[in-house]
Amino acid sequence: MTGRIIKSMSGEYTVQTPEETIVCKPLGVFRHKKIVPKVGDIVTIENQTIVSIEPRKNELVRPPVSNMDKVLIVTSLVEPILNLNLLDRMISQVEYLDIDIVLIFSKEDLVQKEDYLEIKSYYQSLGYPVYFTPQEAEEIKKEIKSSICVVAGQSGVGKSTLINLFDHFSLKTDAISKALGRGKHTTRHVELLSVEDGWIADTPGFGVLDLDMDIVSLSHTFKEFFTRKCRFHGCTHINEPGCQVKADVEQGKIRKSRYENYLSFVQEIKNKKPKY
Ligand SMILES: Nc1nc2c(ncn2[C@@H]2O[C@H](COP(=O)(O)OP(=O)(O)O)[C@@H](O)[C@H]2O)c(=O)[nH]1
Ligand SMILES: [Mg+2]
Ligand SMILES: [Zn+2]
Repeated sequence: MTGRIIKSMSGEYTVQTPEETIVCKPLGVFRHKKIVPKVGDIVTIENQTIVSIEPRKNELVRPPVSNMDKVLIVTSLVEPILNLNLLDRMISQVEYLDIDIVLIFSKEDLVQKEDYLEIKSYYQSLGYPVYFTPQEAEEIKKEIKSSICVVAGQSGVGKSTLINLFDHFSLKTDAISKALGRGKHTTRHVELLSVEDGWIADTPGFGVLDLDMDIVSLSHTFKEFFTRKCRFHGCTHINEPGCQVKADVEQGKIRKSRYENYLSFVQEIKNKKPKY
């Protein structure tokens, strides 16, 4: 029988088959080969045992989720303070994995929306669907239809709150700790929840991962850079002459924060390189 892992907790995996939901353990051989089943995996089960895992179309290490169609990146406009550097970092990480992105700016009810419309339209101009919550929660529900989605974002931005809006799962949310400017971790396990014939997973952390890519790959994850015609093929938009990206930043056609965040990621990747 085949099914999808929809939940993992303490080494046990809940598998959803067309007929039923069964809690399974993996064959010992997986552990010996250091293969850990992930939520999202399509698996074959026999007698409540996972005997094989189908190749994954994509996967995250932390949180351990596979076969995603979309990552919903949640950024709060306030509490915790709007962090476009973290947003651009997550976008680059997900672009690098070649997974579709939906952007959500939360806590719109606590700010003057007009102050943030420019940011919204800039990211829309890159081709990303962008929503403000709680106002546009119904639109997001449509994004989940028939797909497997993961909600990512800094602690306290409102990921669990958002998922609760959809189907009243009563995931634990936490009153934000004002002193720290962030919520506490309350999401302990990974689980796909059923919404609109699709699936959505809350995640505990995500967001402060290393950028595990080279500089050319990084530059390709910035959609508005990729389409610019620089003088040199393979331009990394740092010091090269005839760089159209730099020219367009100066003319305000590329958002300055995007370019500055790019440069900070370049620096981070350079600092990580082993020195001989
Ligand atoms: N005003 C307002 N508060 C929100 C919103 N989303 C979340 N919160 C609050 O922010 C805090 C953290 O939310 P939570 O969903 O636990 O964040 P998570 O850590 O990303 O899962 C809670 O006190 C929520 O009630 C929102 O859109 N507007
Ligand atoms: Mg949460
Ligand atoms: Zn360039």
